[in-house]
Amino acid sequence: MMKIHDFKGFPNPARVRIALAEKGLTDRVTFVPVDVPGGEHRRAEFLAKNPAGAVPVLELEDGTTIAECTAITCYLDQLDGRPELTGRDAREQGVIHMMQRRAEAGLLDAVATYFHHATPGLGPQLETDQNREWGERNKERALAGMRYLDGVLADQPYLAGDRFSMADITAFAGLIFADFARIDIPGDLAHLRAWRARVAERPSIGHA
Ligand SMILES: N[C@@H](CCC(=O)N[C@@H](CS)C(=O)NCC(=O)O)C(=O)O
Repeated sequence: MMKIHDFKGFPNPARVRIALAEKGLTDRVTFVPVDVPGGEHRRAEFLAKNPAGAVPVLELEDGTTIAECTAITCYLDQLDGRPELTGRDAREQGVIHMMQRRAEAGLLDAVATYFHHATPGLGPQLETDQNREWGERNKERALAGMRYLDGVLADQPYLAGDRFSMADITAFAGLIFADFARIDIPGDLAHLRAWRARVAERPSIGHA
């Protein structure tokens, strides 16, 4: 059985849990809880699985470990030969990865940087390298990221076009994180709000 090392409720783990549910694979993995608030992800045993000290990590039956949500999602998406989340052909793959990365860098990671640097984050034991100014700057980046995504969604139902994809999962997790970090979606971003409500209705979201 494949394993997912993660911490339920956190935004990056949510990305893989949503992808698993979209693919109907949730029952094919065992979830191994990592005590992130307690710092387990910074200890040698976990760092051997992911030197970045972050969850989630997929561990295959042969012991191969795959970190980074995009890489994990690509792997899972290929298992049934129907890679709907990450692209069925070269064009789809290109567009999905481009939009995924924009949602990740411009929203999710920006929110994470705000959370870890400009708020108490995971607490004083873990947040030992804070830079408040950099955190606040990233709140602005996150808001700009939301505005960019809203503009994309003015012209199409999903971030990579007509179909739901990994890019939407990343952006949705970014907004989960924004709620948690108390960064509100600006009121005028109607397309982003409507998209969020639509995506929230997908059964897979309940697995996040
Ligand atoms: N780019 C990574 C991000 C992973 C990440 O930052 N995970 C967070 C949980 S949402 C974490 O483990 N943080 C630990 C820490 O900040 O110490 C991915 O795609 O998996």
